Amino acid sequence: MGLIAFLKSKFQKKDKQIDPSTEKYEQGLAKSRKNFSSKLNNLSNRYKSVNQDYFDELEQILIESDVGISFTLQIIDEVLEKSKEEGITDPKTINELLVDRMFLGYASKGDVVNEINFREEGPTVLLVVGVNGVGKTTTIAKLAYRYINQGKKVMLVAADTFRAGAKEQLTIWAERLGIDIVTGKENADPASVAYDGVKKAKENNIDLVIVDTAGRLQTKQNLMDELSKIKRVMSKEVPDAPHETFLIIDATTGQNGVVQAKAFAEVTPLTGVVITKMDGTSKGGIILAIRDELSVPVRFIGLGEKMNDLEEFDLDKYLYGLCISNEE
Ligand SMILES: Nc1nc2c(ncn2[C@@H]2O[C@H](COP(=O)(O)OP(=O)(O)O)[C@@H](O)[C@H]2O)c(=O)[nH]1
Ligand SMILES: [Mg+2]
Repeated sequence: MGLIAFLKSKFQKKDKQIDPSTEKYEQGLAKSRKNFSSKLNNLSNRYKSVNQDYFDELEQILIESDVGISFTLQIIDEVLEKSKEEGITDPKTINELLVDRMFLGYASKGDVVNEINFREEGPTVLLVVGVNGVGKTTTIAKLAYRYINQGKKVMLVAADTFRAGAKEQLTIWAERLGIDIVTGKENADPASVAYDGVKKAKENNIDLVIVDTAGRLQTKQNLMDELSKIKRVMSKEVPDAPHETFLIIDATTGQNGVVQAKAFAEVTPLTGVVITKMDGTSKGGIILAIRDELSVPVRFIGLGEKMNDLEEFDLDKYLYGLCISNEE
């Protein structure tokens, strides 16, 4: 069974009952699906059998959906080769091969556990980085909400002391969530706030500390110095902190997001990426581009502005939402 048939049998139940998470993916990826899957269908309806023009158009569709040039060229090559090898000329079958290759392109980079891996003893520290406006603070609130619901004791740390209002914004979320927050004065040293935060977390038997940082990327050296200082002081209180470093990327920024991701990866080791605003873009292919360029797994995706609009990344649900419309 090909991947498309498999995904359909997995998610399209006879009684039309789909689970809420799959439904979120479907809704959140509606714009991307319209851009990608509709174009793909339209293309295969216009050709009786594939030729060079077909592959050129296919390439264009992939690039427009933001999977990145190098990933596009790679999978087009693979599909072309396989189609020659097996003498496949039917456009629909070619499209199926393409989706197979998209899956493999992501999956072949290794197994992924998305959920945060909690330490046996003491707090687990999650550092959140990314440029301004990408959705860092919102994502922190969503992650806190997720783990509170899983019975964890969560605390927030506002180490973004740079941007006016950043502390207040996070404090509002902490109040809404009914959890503790550690803040510092405006323009205080972010590292000292981070230090106070993990210290307090240790004293209060917190399971998860989420540290919000300022998203300054004016010079790499600057950011590198700031982040390494934050890490150094935190690990004095909690061994090996931070245990996770998530980079937040705004899907609507397209290839610019990929450039940001590369820049951050050079500055600090990342354990995961969270792609936000998937609901607001038609270029959902960015997930494949990020994975292709960085090998860092996409752990969660943001599909809206509400607290529960965060889903664990699931490759099957993603490809289903991106490639296969429910009306088909
Ligand atoms: N539609 C949508 N909006 C989001 C999502 N995540 C964040 N936002 C919005 O993006 C804006 C910036 O978010 P914020 O958390 O303040 O970004 P920060 O500067 O990186 O901390 C806010 O208006 C959020 O509501 C998402 O997944 N979907
Ligand atoms: Mg913020």
